[in-house]
Amino acid sequence: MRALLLLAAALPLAAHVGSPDVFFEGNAGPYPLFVTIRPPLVIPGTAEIEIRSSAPDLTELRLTPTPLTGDGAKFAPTPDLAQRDPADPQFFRGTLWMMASGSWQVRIAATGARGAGKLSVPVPAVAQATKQMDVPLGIILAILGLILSAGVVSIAGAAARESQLEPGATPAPPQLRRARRTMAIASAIVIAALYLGNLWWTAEARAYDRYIFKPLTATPAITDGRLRIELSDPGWLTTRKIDDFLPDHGHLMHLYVVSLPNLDRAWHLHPDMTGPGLFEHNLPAMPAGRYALYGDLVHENGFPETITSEFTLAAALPGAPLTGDDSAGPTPTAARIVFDRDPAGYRARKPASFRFRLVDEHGAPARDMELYMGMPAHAAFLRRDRSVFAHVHPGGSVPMASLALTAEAQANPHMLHHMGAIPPEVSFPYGFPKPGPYRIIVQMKHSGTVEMAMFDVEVAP
Ligand SMILES: [Cu+2]
Repeated sequence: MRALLLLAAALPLAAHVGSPDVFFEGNAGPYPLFVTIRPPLVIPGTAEIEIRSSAPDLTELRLTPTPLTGDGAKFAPTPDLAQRDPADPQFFRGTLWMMASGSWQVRIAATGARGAGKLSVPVPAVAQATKQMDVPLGIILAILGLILSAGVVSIAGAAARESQLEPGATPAPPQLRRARRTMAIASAIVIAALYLGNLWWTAEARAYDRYIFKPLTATPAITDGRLRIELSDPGWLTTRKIDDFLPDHGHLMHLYVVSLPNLDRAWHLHPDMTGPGLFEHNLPAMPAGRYALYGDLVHENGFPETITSEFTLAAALPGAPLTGDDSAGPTPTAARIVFDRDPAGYRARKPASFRFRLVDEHGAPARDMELYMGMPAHAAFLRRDRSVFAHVHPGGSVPMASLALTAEAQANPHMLHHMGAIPPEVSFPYGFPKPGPYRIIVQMKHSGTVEMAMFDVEVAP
């Protein structure tokens, strides 16, 4: 198999793809919380935070944003009190200002009948868009601006023409001439002011454009069955690197390769970084066809991002056997993953718990569960048109490498490790960003085998 390949189509969207909200399930001391953080679209802007407590004796939640790493993490501003919903006492809401782009954490302090507890949730905050002005507002402002400009010119003309006349006197030709001259000068000044104002505004908008998040660009190439992914920075801020990645369960990149157009085959692979911004991997056996790539990375400051691309195989790859933590599916084994769907269905922007369980060939709960890369399960939520991709674990959508940097995890590293028996049933906290058809790819491991199953969900508006 000689050089086959390539098509790089990077979609400019945030960490995860098209799914900026953060979903997290964890304990603040004795209180289990389901946390949803909707970061602002523009920076500075406000993040919306919704927290559901499954403990009825939680009385107060205080929220503080701090950077995830560095000195800023040590100096927290005064916490904000989250508002308790009067109709639903276990539901709390808050908003927090995010003043700069970067890797943040929302620190949650809980107080209740059983004492106090703390939890931190990492949040990548980036400018995702420039807000466009409403058309009606634009029209109204343009009309008002024209009236204002015309007013300046006519006031200047009236002053030149009539300010030195007796009341009731008619202006003579010299005054009329002076008025015309003054109005011409005033018009020139107004036009110059509008022109310079527009230049200034455009310069500001361009500066902000540089500030809008652009993911790293990934260019794949395949030679003799070996995939090479080269990262490059399309220009976003000045501080981003392409070789400062943190390992997440021993892997710098978690790569999903999904067959197109039907998303009916998937591979979960772990390329090695062989040079700055260069990842390589021997591909397993794969049929000819087109494939989408989603590679999850976490920068040194805990900022996660997902690179996206595509490649095409002109002929089937004989491929290398799967090794290590690599896996493929769906798997045709006797054990299977069951999706316990919410009978009420799923709605866009509504956080939910997605429940799955592994059953043996008799339909009984599997009793030979193992952790797969430190987790009882892994899931990828993919919109059929590929505009959304989110890699989620039972703890939520936050990568472990980011979570390990939070204040609580730094103080108590054991909290990140799974304790006790691994349950054959799991639940993923997630919320679809928009309605439409989605596919969920779920993986669970038992007796050395990684099972993979796929489920379709139609998400209502
Ligand atoms: Cu995973």
